[in-house]
Amino acid sequence: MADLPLDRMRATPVPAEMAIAPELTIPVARSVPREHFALLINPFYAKDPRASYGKHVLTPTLALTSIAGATPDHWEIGYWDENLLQGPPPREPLPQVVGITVHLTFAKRAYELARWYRMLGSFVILGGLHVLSCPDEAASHAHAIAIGDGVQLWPQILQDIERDALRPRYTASYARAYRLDPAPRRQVLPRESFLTTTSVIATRGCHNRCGFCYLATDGLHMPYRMRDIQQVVDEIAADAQPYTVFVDNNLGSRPDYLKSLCAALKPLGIIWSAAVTIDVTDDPSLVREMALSGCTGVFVGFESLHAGNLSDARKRSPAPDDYARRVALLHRHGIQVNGSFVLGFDHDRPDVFERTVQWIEANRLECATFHILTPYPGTPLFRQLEAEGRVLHRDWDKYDTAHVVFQPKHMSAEELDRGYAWCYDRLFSHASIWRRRPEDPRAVLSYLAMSYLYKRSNRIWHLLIKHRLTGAAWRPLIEHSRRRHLKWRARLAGMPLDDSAAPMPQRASQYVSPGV
Ligand code: B12
Ligand code: SF4
Repeated sequence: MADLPLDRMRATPVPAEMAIAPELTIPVARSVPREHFALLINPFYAKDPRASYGKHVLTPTLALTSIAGATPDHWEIGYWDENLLQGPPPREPLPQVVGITVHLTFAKRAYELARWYRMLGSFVILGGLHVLSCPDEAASHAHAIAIGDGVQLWPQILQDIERDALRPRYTASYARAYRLDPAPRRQVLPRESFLTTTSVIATRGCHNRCGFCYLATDGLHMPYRMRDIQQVVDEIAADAQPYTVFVDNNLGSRPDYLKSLCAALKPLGIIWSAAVTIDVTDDPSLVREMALSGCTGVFVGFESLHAGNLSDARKRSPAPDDYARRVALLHRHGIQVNGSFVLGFDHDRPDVFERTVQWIEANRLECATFHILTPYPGTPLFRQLEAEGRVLHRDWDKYDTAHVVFQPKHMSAEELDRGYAWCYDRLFSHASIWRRRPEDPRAVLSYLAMSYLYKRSNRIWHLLIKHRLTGAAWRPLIEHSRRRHLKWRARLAGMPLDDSAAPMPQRASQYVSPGV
């Protein structure tokens, strides 16, 4: 770790708009709420300057478009995402109802917004992951909270407001058949503000229940549910975008389902990316089907290269020493790999940073994300660390996987913090970008363009977001990638199933990263 200044990225100036939420001013005169008008809000959160700002506008939040889709027709619906840098949410006309999605990292901001709108005279409803893990905390900030699946609860909540019979708490399980959900309403989105508006979910839950994942939160029972494939395909076709991002926790939990989904996606001619576990590579024919249906990138939670960390977390995963072979199989099918790594597990020592980045470079991962181990409230990890007296504080703003909030076992909190910063510094360095270039020289140029545009252009991202130019700037590149991919997959279709020896077609030029 000696060759790079550890705090260089920290010194990068962060535009105030990326770090501080817009001010909420108190009006002189009070307005009358507009009946049957509901405003849905995604609150502001501070951006980590070490990661790409682009990831925040890759896709819109599916939570709010899903809630919008469940809104009865006689209600007017508005959408406001504070992270699009257009200022605080509007108060004219004043919504009768404000629905706010709450995650751990922006809970404080969500509560500020709740207080503001309550003072102005709106009904405030809070829902989302943090409401499920800390319902009592959230309840004190809202007229009502929605615990669990908001798609089922939202129509009931609006109806109760109309009947003047609003209850303080609504609860729904995730057991209902997924196909009963109405389609998300994407028409409410400012489409030009996102790289693609087609964020889609085909499955809910995961076959794992890792101790650090929010899916292991007490009281959260999320059985693996798959939507009807035709429903997913119709939704993608209706949004008419070249690029689809699946936001499933793990699209690969049921390989048979994923294979059928790929078959149905093929005729759409789109490109797509998704989060999967590395065991999708158990079956090379599945990887081939993914490539033939337009998969250009996967986000893989490798979590750790130390098997002891994986077994402590109870993650069922292929052995880390087989990861490299599996990454190569994805690469041979033109699928880029964005590896996600968690730092600070109990078997991690100060050499974990260098070892992890060296592995990423040796295996030419196009992209990686690093996360400081974070005990989400209500998870087995939180309970364990709390029992051991290792939770440092409960400032939820800092529970964003970019800050150390617990005492690591084999290093100091400062070492973990600096090691994390060093990993991103190194990953975004010219040398590392070059070392990770594809082996096929013909794919290098577009890889370099993609890497620099996503990873070293935060100033440009800031301007694109602020001036609502993300869509205009990116869609031509995405469309170009899609057309190249169509040609590439036609060549792949003519080749035999990969036996790790057969020559594969040249990798298609891609300007679409498997995650930013
Ligand atoms: C897409 C995504 C992102 C995108 C967000 C894009 C966007 N503009 O929203 C990006 C890439 C920016 C992102 C960033 C991060 N993410 Co993220 N992300 C996701 C992902 C994959 C999908 C979210 C989604 O749309 N889900 C689908 C919707 C339908 O589900 P839902 O949000 O739970 O909503 C339902 C209910 O909760 C409820 N509900 C929700 N809101 C509301 C509101 C009302 C009014 C009502 C009534 C109901 C309701 O109803 C909905 C329908 O059932 C989830 C994993 C997942 N599959 O959920 C992780 C996830 C949310 N992310 C996570 C994390 C950790 C992060 C990062 C901290 C990572 C990082 N270090 O960069 C940052 C956080 C940034 C920040 N400071 O907050 C964790 C959160 C853990 C936690 N306990 O909070 C998750 C759960 C992943 C994981 N397995 O750990 N993320
Ligand atoms: S594999 Fe990923 S999504 Fe599944 S439980 Fe583990 S961390 Fe969560």
